[in-house]
Amino acid sequence: MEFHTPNFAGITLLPEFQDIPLELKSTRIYKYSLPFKYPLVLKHTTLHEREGLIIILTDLNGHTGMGEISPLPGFSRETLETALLNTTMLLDKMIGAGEFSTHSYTVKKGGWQDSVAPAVSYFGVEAATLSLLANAKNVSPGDLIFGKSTARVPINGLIRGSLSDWVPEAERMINDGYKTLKVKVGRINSILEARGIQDIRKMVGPEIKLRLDANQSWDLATAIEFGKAVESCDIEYIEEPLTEPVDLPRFFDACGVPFAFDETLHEIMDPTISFDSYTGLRALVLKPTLTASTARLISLVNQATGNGVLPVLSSSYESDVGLTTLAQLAGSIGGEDIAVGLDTRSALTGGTTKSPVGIQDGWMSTRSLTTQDLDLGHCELLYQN
Ligand code: OSB
Ligand code: MG
Repeated sequence: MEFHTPNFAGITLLPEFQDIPLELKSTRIYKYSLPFKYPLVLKHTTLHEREGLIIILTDLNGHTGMGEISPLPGFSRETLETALLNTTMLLDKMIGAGEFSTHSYTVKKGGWQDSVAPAVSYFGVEAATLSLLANAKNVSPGDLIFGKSTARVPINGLIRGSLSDWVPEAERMINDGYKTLKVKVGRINSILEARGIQDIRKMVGPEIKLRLDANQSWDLATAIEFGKAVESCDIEYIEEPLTEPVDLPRFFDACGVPFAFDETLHEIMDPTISFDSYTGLRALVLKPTLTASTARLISLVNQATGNGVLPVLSSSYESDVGLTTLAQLAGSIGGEDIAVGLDTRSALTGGTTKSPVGIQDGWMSTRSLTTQDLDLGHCELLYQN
Protein backbone atom coordinates (compact mmCIF):
# COMPACT_ATOMS: atom_id res chain seq x y z
CA MET A 1 0.00 0.00 0.00
CA GLU A 2 1.24 3.44 -0.87
CA PHE A 3 1.15 5.36 2.38
CA HIS A 4 3.01 8.62 2.64
CA THR A 5 2.09 9.87 6.06
CA PRO A 6 2.69 9.90 8.95
CA ASN A 7 6.33 9.86 8.20
CA PHE A 8 7.79 6.90 10.02
CA ALA A 9 10.54 6.24 7.49
CA GLY A 10 13.69 5.19 9.26
CA ILE A 11 12.00 4.07 12.46
CA THR A 12 11.86 0.37 12.95
CA LEU A 13 9.52 -0.57 15.73
CA LEU A 14 10.62 -3.63 17.69
CA PRO A 15 9.51 -6.84 15.91
CA GLU A 16 6.78 -7.64 18.42
CA PHE A 17 5.10 -4.31 17.67
CA GLN A 18 5.43 -4.25 13.91
CA ASP A 19 2.17 -5.92 13.04
CA ILE A 20 -0.27 -4.09 15.26
CA PRO A 21 -3.18 -3.32 12.95
CA LEU A 22 -4.31 0.26 13.08
CA GLU A 23 -7.45 1.75 11.62
CA LEU A 24 -8.43 5.23 12.64
CA LYS A 25 -12.05 6.11 13.26
CA SER A 26 -11.78 9.80 14.07
CA THR A 27 -9.35 12.62 14.58
CA ARG A 28 -9.72 15.98 16.29
CA ILE A 29 -7.53 19.07 16.47
CA TYR A 30 -7.87 21.64 19.25
CA LYS A 31 -6.09 24.94 19.54
CA TYR A 32 -4.91 26.20 22.93
CA SER A 33 -3.69 29.69 23.91
CA LEU A 34 -2.06 29.95 27.31
CA PRO A 35 -0.63 33.20 28.72
CA PHE A 36 2.91 33.16 30.11
CA LYS A 37 3.28 34.22 33.74
CA TYR A 38 5.90 36.74 32.59
CA PRO A 39 6.67 37.78 29.01
CA LEU A 40 9.04 35.21 27.51
CA VAL A 41 12.00 37.05 26.02
CA LEU A 42 13.53 35.04 23.16
CA LYS A 43 16.32 36.12 20.89
CA HIS A 44 14.18 37.53 18.07
CA THR A 45 10.87 38.09 19.79
CA THR A 46 9.01 38.46 23.09
CA LEU A 47 6.02 36.19 23.64
CA HIS A 48 3.07 36.88 25.92
CA GLU A 49 1.22 33.68 25.31
CA ARG A 50 1.88 30.21 23.97
CA GLU A 51 -0.27 28.78 21.23
CA GLY A 52 -0.39 25.27 19.91
CA LEU A 53 -2.45 22.38 18.63
CA ILE A 54 -3.53 19.23 20.45
CA ILE A 55 -4.46 16.28 18.28
CA ILE A 56 -6.48 13.29 19.40
CA LEU A 57 -6.69 10.08 17.39
CA THR A 58 -9.26 7.36 18.04
CA ASP A 59 -9.13 3.95 16.39
CA LEU A 60 -11.92 1.50 15.62
CA ASN A 61 -11.30 -0.33 18.91
CA GLY A 62 -11.70 2.87 20.92
CA HIS A 63 -8.01 3.30 21.73
CA THR A 64 -6.88 6.91 21.77
CA GLY A 65 -3.60 8.69 21.22
CA MET A 66 -2.55 12.30 21.76
CA GLY A 67 0.10 14.60 20.42
CA GLU A 68 0.95 18.28 20.42
CA ILE A 69 2.09 20.60 17.63
CA SER A 70 3.35 23.94 18.90
CA PRO A 71 5.69 25.83 16.58
CA LEU A 72 7.76 28.35 18.55
CA PRO A 73 8.01 31.74 16.82
CA GLY A 74 11.62 32.50 15.96
CA PHE A 75 12.67 28.86 16.37
CA SER A 76 10.31 26.85 14.14
CA ARG A 77 10.13 27.17 10.40
CA GLU A 78 6.36 26.75 10.50
CA THR A 79 3.66 29.04 11.78
CA LEU A 80 0.61 27.71 13.57
CA GLU A 81 -1.42 28.25 10.39
CA THR A 82 0.88 26.23 8.12
CA ALA A 83 1.22 23.55 10.80
CA LEU A 84 -2.56 23.28 10.99
CA LEU A 85 -2.83 22.93 7.23
CA ASN A 86 -0.14 20.22 7.11
CA THR A 87 -1.69 18.38 10.01
CA THR A 88 -5.18 18.26 8.57
CA MET A 89 -3.72 16.88 5.34
CA LEU A 90 -1.82 14.19 7.23
CA LEU A 91 -4.85 13.22 9.28
CA ASP A 92 -7.15 13.08 6.25
CA LYS A 93 -4.73 10.69 4.57
CA MET A 94 -4.51 8.53 7.68
CA ILE A 95 -8.28 8.27 7.98
CA GLY A 96 -8.55 7.49 4.28
CA ALA A 97 -5.88 4.78 4.44
CA GLY A 98 -8.15 2.16 6.02
CA GLU A 99 -6.31 -0.51 7.98
CA PHE A 100 -2.54 -0.48 7.98
CA SER A 101 0.07 -2.18 10.10
CA THR A 102 2.90 -0.33 11.77
CA HIS A 103 5.29 -2.30 9.62
CA SER A 104 3.86 -0.82 6.44
CA TYR A 105 4.99 2.61 7.46
CA THR A 106 8.36 1.59 8.86
CA VAL A 107 9.49 0.31 5.47
CA LYS A 108 7.92 2.83 3.13
CA LYS A 109 9.85 5.57 1.42
CA GLY A 110 9.60 9.27 1.95
CA GLY A 111 11.44 10.14 5.10
CA TRP A 112 13.08 13.28 6.39
CA GLN A 113 15.51 12.83 3.50
CA ASP A 114 12.85 14.04 1.09
CA SER A 115 11.98 17.23 2.89
CA VAL A 116 14.43 20.05 3.44
CA ALA A 117 12.40 21.40 6.34
CA PRO A 118 10.55 18.59 8.05
CA ALA A 119 7.28 19.93 9.35
CA VAL A 120 6.68 20.30 13.07
CA SER A 121 3.42 18.50 12.24
CA TYR A 122 5.15 15.19 11.61
CA PHE A 123 6.41 14.91 15.15
CA GLY A 124 3.01 15.66 16.66
CA VAL A 125 1.19 13.20 14.40
CA GLU A 126 3.85 10.53 14.97
CA ALA A 127 3.69 11.11 18.72
CA ALA A 128 -0.09 10.72 18.67
CA THR A 129 0.18 7.52 16.60
CA LEU A 130 2.85 6.06 18.88
CA SER A 131 0.77 7.01 21.91
CA LEU A 132 -2.28 5.25 20.45
CA LEU A 133 -0.30 2.08 19.68
CA ALA A 134 1.30 2.20 23.11
CA ASN A 135 -2.09 2.60 24.82
CA ALA A 136 -3.41 -0.35 22.82
CA LYS A 137 -0.49 -2.51 23.98
CA ASN A 138 -0.35 -1.04 27.49
CA VAL A 139 3.28 0.03 27.17
CA SER A 140 5.04 3.40 27.00
CA PRO A 141 5.53 4.92 23.51
CA GLY A 142 9.31 4.66 23.87
CA ASP A 143 8.96 0.90 24.46
CA LEU A 144 7.73 0.51 20.88
CA ILE A 145 11.03 1.81 19.53
CA PHE A 146 13.64 1.27 22.24
CA GLY A 147 12.16 -1.66 24.15
CA LYS A 148 12.69 -0.06 27.53
CA SER A 149 11.61 2.93 29.54
CA THR A 150 11.86 4.25 33.08
CA ALA A 151 8.95 5.51 35.18
CA ARG A 152 10.59 8.89 35.71
CA VAL A 153 13.34 11.11 34.32
CA PRO A 154 15.62 13.62 36.07
CA ILE A 155 15.13 17.27 35.08
CA ASN A 156 17.61 20.14 34.82
CA GLY A 157 16.15 23.06 36.79
CA LEU A 158 16.05 26.10 34.50
CA ILE A 159 17.39 29.39 35.89
CA ARG A 160 16.33 32.15 33.56
CA GLY A 161 15.92 35.13 35.88
CA SER A 162 18.24 38.12 36.19
CA LEU A 163 21.71 37.83 37.70
CA SER A 164 20.68 38.97 41.20
CA ASP A 165 18.15 36.10 41.35
CA TRP A 166 20.56 33.35 40.32
CA VAL A 167 21.82 32.30 43.73
CA PRO A 168 18.41 32.39 45.48
CA GLU A 169 16.83 30.53 42.53
CA ALA A 170 19.60 27.93 42.60
CA GLU A 171 19.12 27.53 46.34
CA ARG A 172 15.38 27.02 45.94
CA MET A 173 15.97 24.41 43.23
CA ILE A 174 18.51 22.50 45.31
CA ASN A 175 16.03 22.48 48.18
CA ASP A 176 13.40 21.21 45.75
CA GLY A 177 15.68 18.24 44.93
CA TYR A 178 17.19 19.14 41.55
CA LYS A 179 20.64 17.63 40.97
CA THR A 180 21.31 19.44 37.67
CA LEU A 181 20.80 23.15 37.00
CA LYS A 182 20.87 25.04 33.71
CA VAL A 183 21.59 28.79 33.73
CA LYS A 184 20.82 31.15 30.84
CA VAL A 185 23.86 33.36 30.21
CA GLY A 186 24.96 35.73 27.42
CA ARG A 187 22.51 38.43 28.35
CA ILE A 188 24.55 41.05 30.17
CA ASN A 189 28.28 41.63 30.76
CA SER A 190 29.96 38.24 30.53
CA ILE A 191 32.45 38.88 33.36
CA LEU A 192 29.62 39.72 35.76
CA GLU A 193 27.84 36.58 34.61
CA ALA A 194 30.97 34.48 35.16
CA ARG A 195 31.09 35.77 38.76
CA GLY A 196 27.44 34.82 39.15
CA ILE A 197 28.26 31.27 38.02
CA GLN A 198 31.12 31.11 40.54
CA ASP A 199 28.66 32.21 43.25
CA ILE A 200 26.20 29.49 42.21
CA ARG A 201 28.96 26.85 42.29
CA LYS A 202 29.99 27.99 45.78
CA MET A 203 26.42 27.81 47.03
CA VAL A 204 25.45 24.42 45.51
CA GLY A 205 28.70 22.60 46.32
CA PRO A 206 30.60 20.14 44.11
CA GLU A 207 27.91 17.43 43.64
CA ILE A 208 25.40 19.42 41.58
CA LYS A 209 25.82 19.44 37.80
CA LEU A 210 25.89 22.87 36.18
CA ARG A 211 24.90 23.48 32.56
CA LEU A 212 24.94 26.87 30.87
CA ASP A 213 23.22 28.19 27.74
CA ALA A 214 24.48 31.27 25.88
CA ASN A 215 22.15 31.00 22.84
CA GLN A 216 24.95 31.98 20.40
CA SER A 217 25.49 35.36 22.06
CA TRP A 218 29.27 35.72 22.00
CA ASP A 219 32.18 36.22 19.65
CA LEU A 220 35.12 33.88 20.18
CA ALA A 221 37.15 36.28 22.36
CA THR A 222 34.25 37.02 24.74
CA ALA A 223 33.36 33.33 24.98
CA ILE A 224 36.96 32.38 25.79
CA GLU A 225 37.22 35.11 28.40
CA PHE A 226 34.00 33.82 30.00
CA GLY A 227 35.13 30.19 29.68
CA LYS A 228 38.43 30.90 31.44
CA ALA A 229 36.60 32.71 34.24
CA VAL A 230 34.41 29.64 34.92
CA GLU A 231 37.17 27.08 34.29
CA SER A 232 37.21 26.01 37.95
CA CYS A 233 33.40 25.76 38.20
CA ASP A 234 33.21 22.24 36.73
CA ILE A 235 30.70 23.12 34.01
CA GLU A 236 29.13 19.98 32.50
CA TYR A 237 28.66 21.89 29.23
CA ILE A 238 27.68 25.23 27.78
CA GLU A 239 25.08 25.29 24.99
CA GLU A 240 25.97 27.36 21.95
CA PRO A 241 28.47 29.91 23.34
CA LEU A 242 29.34 31.26 19.86
CA THR A 243 27.59 33.25 17.18
CA GLU A 244 29.81 31.31 14.75
CA PRO A 245 29.64 27.62 15.74
CA VAL A 246 32.54 26.66 13.43
CA ASP A 247 34.89 28.15 16.05
CA LEU A 248 33.62 25.89 18.85
CA PRO A 249 36.69 23.59 18.87
CA ARG A 250 38.89 26.67 19.24
CA PHE A 251 36.76 27.78 22.19
CA PHE A 252 37.24 24.36 23.82
CA ASP A 253 40.99 24.35 23.12
CA ALA A 254 41.38 27.74 24.77
CA CYS A 255 39.37 27.22 27.97
CA GLY A 256 38.55 23.50 28.31
CA VAL A 257 34.81 24.06 28.88
CA PRO A 258 32.80 21.38 26.98
CA PHE A 259 30.02 22.65 24.74
CA ALA A 260 26.68 21.45 23.36
CA PHE A 261 24.82 21.99 20.09
CA ASP A 262 21.30 23.36 20.20
CA GLU A 263 20.54 26.03 17.56
CA THR A 264 23.28 24.54 15.35
CA LEU A 265 21.25 21.32 15.08
CA HIS A 266 18.31 23.25 13.65
CA GLU A 267 20.54 24.20 10.73
CA ILE A 268 22.00 20.74 10.10
CA MET A 269 19.42 18.67 8.30
CA ASP A 270 21.61 15.63 7.64
CA PRO A 271 21.57 13.45 10.77
CA THR A 272 24.48 11.38 9.46
CA ILE A 273 26.78 14.40 9.73
CA SER A 274 30.03 13.61 11.48
CA PHE A 275 30.76 15.32 14.78
CA ASP A 276 34.37 14.08 14.75
CA SER A 277 35.89 17.48 14.09
CA TYR A 278 34.11 19.00 17.09
CA THR A 279 36.49 18.21 19.91
CA GLY A 280 34.85 19.25 23.19
CA LEU A 281 31.31 18.42 22.03
CA ARG A 282 29.63 17.03 25.14
CA ALA A 283 25.89 17.02 24.36
CA LEU A 284 23.22 17.43 21.70
CA VAL A 285 20.25 19.40 22.97
CA LEU A 286 17.36 17.81 21.10
CA LYS A 287 14.07 19.66 20.69
CA PRO A 288 12.03 17.18 18.67
CA THR A 289 8.89 19.28 18.83
CA LEU A 290 10.75 21.98 16.86
CA THR A 291 13.15 20.03 14.67
CA ALA A 292 10.48 17.44 13.96
CA SER A 293 10.28 13.85 12.74
CA THR A 294 10.80 10.93 15.09
CA ALA A 295 13.19 9.32 12.59
CA ARG A 296 15.50 12.31 12.74
CA LEU A 297 15.34 12.35 16.54
CA ILE A 298 16.29 8.69 16.70
CA SER A 299 19.17 9.01 14.28
CA LEU A 300 20.54 11.97 16.23
CA VAL A 301 20.22 10.02 19.48
CA ASN A 302 22.09 7.07 17.95
CA GLN A 303 24.67 9.38 16.46
CA ALA A 304 25.25 11.02 19.85
CA THR A 305 25.39 7.80 21.84
CA GLY A 306 27.79 6.23 19.35
CA ASN A 307 30.19 9.14 19.80
CA GLY A 308 30.08 9.44 23.59
CA VAL A 309 27.95 12.59 23.32
CA LEU A 310 24.93 13.01 25.65
CA PRO A 311 21.51 13.15 23.95
CA VAL A 312 19.60 15.69 26.08
CA LEU A 313 15.92 16.03 25.22
CA SER A 314 14.53 19.46 25.79
CA SER A 315 11.15 21.19 25.66
CA SER A 316 10.12 24.46 24.07
CA TYR A 317 7.33 25.66 26.37
CA GLU A 318 4.83 23.07 25.17
CA SER A 319 1.68 22.35 27.14
CA ASP A 320 1.22 19.17 29.20
CA VAL A 321 0.45 16.92 26.23
CA GLY A 322 3.71 17.77 24.46
CA LEU A 323 5.69 17.56 27.69
CA THR A 324 4.31 14.08 28.33
CA THR A 325 5.54 12.89 24.91
CA LEU A 326 8.99 14.32 25.62
CA ALA A 327 9.20 12.81 29.11
CA GLN A 328 8.17 9.42 27.72
CA LEU A 329 10.79 9.48 24.97
CA ALA A 330 13.40 10.65 27.48
CA GLY A 331 12.46 7.69 29.68
CA SER A 332 13.51 5.42 26.82
CA ILE A 333 16.60 7.37 25.75
CA GLY A 334 18.52 8.51 28.83
CA GLY A 335 16.19 6.98 31.41
CA GLU A 336 17.20 7.91 34.93
CA ASP A 337 20.80 8.66 33.88
CA ILE A 338 20.59 11.83 31.78
CA ALA A 339 18.91 14.96 33.17
CA VAL A 340 16.64 16.47 30.50
CA GLY A 341 15.52 20.03 29.78
CA LEU A 342 11.80 19.83 30.52
CA ASP A 343 11.51 22.54 33.19
CA THR A 344 9.33 24.90 31.13
CA ARG A 345 5.76 24.16 32.27
CA SER A 346 6.00 26.52 35.26
CA ALA A 347 6.33 29.50 32.87
CA LEU A 348 2.71 29.00 31.72
CA THR A 349 -0.39 30.11 33.64
CA GLY A 350 -2.33 26.98 32.69
CA GLY A 351 -2.22 23.78 30.72
CA THR A 352 -4.06 21.18 28.73
CA THR A 353 -4.53 18.53 31.45
CA LYS A 354 -6.55 18.61 34.69
CA SER A 355 -3.38 18.41 36.77
CA PRO A 356 -0.15 19.85 35.39
CA VAL A 357 2.70 17.57 34.38
CA GLY A 358 4.75 18.40 37.44
CA ILE A 359 8.27 17.97 38.73
CA GLN A 360 8.76 16.35 42.15
CA ASP A 361 12.17 16.27 43.83
CA GLY A 362 13.72 17.09 40.45
CA TRP A 363 11.96 14.20 38.64
CA MET A 364 9.17 14.08 36.07
CA SER A 365 6.89 11.07 35.70
CA THR A 366 6.68 9.37 32.30
CA ARG A 367 3.17 8.02 32.80
CA SER A 368 0.75 8.06 29.86
CA LEU A 369 -2.21 10.39 29.56
CA THR A 370 -5.73 9.26 28.77
CA THR A 371 -8.46 11.46 27.31
CA GLN A 372 -9.88 11.61 30.86
CA ASP A 373 -6.77 13.51 31.96
CA LEU A 374 -7.30 16.24 29.36
CA ASP A 375 -8.70 19.65 30.14
CA LEU A 376 -9.49 21.26 26.80
CA GLY A 377 -12.47 23.33 27.98
CA HIS A 378 -10.60 26.54 27.14
CA CYS A 379 -9.53 25.26 23.72
CA GLU A 380 -11.09 25.77 20.34
CA LEU A 381 -12.04 22.69 18.29
CA LEU A 382 -10.63 23.53 14.85
CA TYR A 383 -11.09 20.31 12.95
CA GLN A 384 -12.68 16.90 13.19
CA ASN A 385 -12.87 14.01 10.83
O1 OSB B 1 17.80 27.78 24.21
O2 OSB B 1 17.64 25.88 25.12
C1 OSB B 1 17.10 26.88 24.66
C2 OSB B 1 13.35 26.55 25.25
C3 OSB B 1 12.85 27.11 24.09
C4 OSB B 1 13.71 27.61 23.15
C5 OSB B 1 15.08 27.55 23.38
C6 OSB B 1 15.60 26.99 24.54
C7 OSB B 1 14.70 26.49 25.50
C8 OSB B 1 15.14 25.88 26.76
C9 OSB B 1 14.37 24.72 27.28
O3 OSB B 1 16.08 26.34 27.38
C10 OSB B 1 14.74 24.25 28.65
C11 OSB B 1 16.01 23.46 28.77
O4 OSB B 1 16.65 23.15 27.76
O5 OSB B 1 16.36 23.13 29.91
MG1 MG C 1 19.70 26.18 24.21
